[in-house]
Amino acid sequence: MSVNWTLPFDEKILPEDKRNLLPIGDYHKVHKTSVANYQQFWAGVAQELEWYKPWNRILDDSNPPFYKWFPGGELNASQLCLDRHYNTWRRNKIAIIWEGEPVDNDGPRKVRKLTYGDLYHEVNRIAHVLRETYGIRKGDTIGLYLPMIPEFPMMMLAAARLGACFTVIFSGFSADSLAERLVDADAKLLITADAGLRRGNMIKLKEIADKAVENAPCMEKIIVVKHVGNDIAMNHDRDAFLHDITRNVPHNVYVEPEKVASEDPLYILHTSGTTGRPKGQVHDVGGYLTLLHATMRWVFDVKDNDVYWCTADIGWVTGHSYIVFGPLMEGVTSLMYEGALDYPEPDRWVSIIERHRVNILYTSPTAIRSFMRNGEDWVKKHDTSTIRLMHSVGEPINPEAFRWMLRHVGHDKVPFGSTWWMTETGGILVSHTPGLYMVPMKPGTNGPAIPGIDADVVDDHGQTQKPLERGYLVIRNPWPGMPLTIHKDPERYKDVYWTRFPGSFYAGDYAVRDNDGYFWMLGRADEVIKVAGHRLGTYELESALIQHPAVAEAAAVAVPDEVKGEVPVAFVILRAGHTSRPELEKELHQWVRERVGPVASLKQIFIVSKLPKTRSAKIMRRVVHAVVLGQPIGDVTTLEDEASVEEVRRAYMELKQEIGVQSQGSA
Ligand code: 6R9
Repeated sequence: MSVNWTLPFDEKILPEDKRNLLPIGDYHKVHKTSVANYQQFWAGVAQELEWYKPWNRILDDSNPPFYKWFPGGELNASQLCLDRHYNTWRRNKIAIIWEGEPVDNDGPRKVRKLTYGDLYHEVNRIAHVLRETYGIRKGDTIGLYLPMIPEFPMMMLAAARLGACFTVIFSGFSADSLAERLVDADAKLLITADAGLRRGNMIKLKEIADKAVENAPCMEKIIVVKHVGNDIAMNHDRDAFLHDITRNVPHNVYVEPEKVASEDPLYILHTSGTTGRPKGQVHDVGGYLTLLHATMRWVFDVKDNDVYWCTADIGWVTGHSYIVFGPLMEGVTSLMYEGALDYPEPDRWVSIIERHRVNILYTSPTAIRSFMRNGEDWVKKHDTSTIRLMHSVGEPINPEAFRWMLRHVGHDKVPFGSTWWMTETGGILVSHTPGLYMVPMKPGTNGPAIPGIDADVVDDHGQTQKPLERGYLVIRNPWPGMPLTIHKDPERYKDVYWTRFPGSFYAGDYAVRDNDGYFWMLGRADEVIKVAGHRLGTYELESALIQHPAVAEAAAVAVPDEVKGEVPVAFVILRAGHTSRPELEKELHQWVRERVGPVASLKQIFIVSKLPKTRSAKIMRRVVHAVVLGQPIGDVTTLEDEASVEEVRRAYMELKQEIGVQSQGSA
């Protein structure tokens, strides 16, 4: 996606509370010092965690890019998130306020409140069963395919307690996508639920899991959380309900946290790209938790009396870091909502803010744009005066959405930022840090890099780009929270991130820096699509399409969408003997949803007879993308048949007129 709005480089806004205010020039000085000694700097942060054994080196950089943070150190994520609070007054503090999706906004609401003590006991009981009944140990991997219920974080913490690795698959993915990820991660146990709820619909997770397991021979057992209570098939040799297997486990059972090495894997989370299978990003324990600890304080400024709400789904990295490990490690009261923010009425989310007196809100541009579209009258029905800080994440935020949110929810006075990071980075790297220093806000900027992070915008040759010139975002120093590798594919890890600009991490984003040194991320430089902030690879869409017997070739690209930022469309060439007809298009839509999951709904399928290709017959997705964006198609010397470009354009324009798809140029 490329940003197609004007960037207000010079517009400065200050929050009402100016306690931590620092002129930007002074921020850069402080930042420079932190980066010059980044290893010592991060070691200072890591020291604030509790370690069983201190590290003997801050960073092992002997085999780049396979960096290891705090080698020799030992700790446990579950201990840091639970035991550390359990042994203090926080035992009786609420850790999670969970609200279920309602059927009726005015009807009784399902709310569960779990204290740190409750969470500690539940996680110990689950860890006990996982170890004693299922034999889960360090070295094993557990798959998690769950709706947004409190058992989700419990399972992650139970796995971490045993030193086992887990891999989460978003509940909007299909059986095929689930199977592919489980096999890649070598998971032997799958934890799922009977079903999840979304906009009043039931997503039958156990049914999908049953199908997935047929294609995942590594999978031995399934544990099912009973959530909705729908009828499900149970294979008694393989499946068991969580409430059955934990029934006789004493309330106060204690499972000693496994002392894991700092550089042991905590989880694998897959991200999609344009080629090849999803990449399993492997995150460590010590570095990852260090970055989360820092960012929870600097970016979210969490205090003991706050109610913090991150509206993401735990199925994506934002939920891993900023619903589970970050907030729990800091002992925060964190809100977790099961359903859609605008269901059953558009004011669902503001009603949650009001009723639970939310202080800190972390949400997405897509959510904000849909709030905006519904109008501020829905917001005015509720008291949002408790909000004292907000951030967004997942995609660039347009200045209009920023201003709307700041006005109507932030009452034009709270700090509000757009935190840039990715699955690979583990946590936030470029953002305002109001908990540490506040520099002026600008509508839509990501702000400067956080302390300890040397981010840069470079040209094609890796040279620092001039201010206000577009370039590529790179991170120049290793940072805690970086991936250990891509699971089972270290070469690919090197190739994708560390080869283009040797010595630096290539993020794959376009960016500019303004004269104040603020970053403005402009969207992906590759063809990764971000639908409502969710990362979707063209690879998955295209490979699903070409599995259909009528499809010969397919190219998926993103088109701009007013609410979701961008949405995928596909251009398809049919096999000989097949002709374009409405039923076939419908079937292809359904086919993709079934193979990739509801997360991958194509907005449109265009049947064409040619696609732009290179002379070596590779589809030039870049050209297709430029055509639908109405941009110049750039260098086409390798293009085999120019008529194909016209054909794509014609197919797109015809439909655009018919249904009014937007096509925009870019800034
Ligand atoms: C956390 C997350 C990563 C990609 C990233 C970039 C985009 C994320 C952004 C942003 C502009 C922000 N992105 N946050 N772009 N401003 N505040 O989203 O991880 O799903 O891996 O996506 O998202 O393009 O490269 P992930």
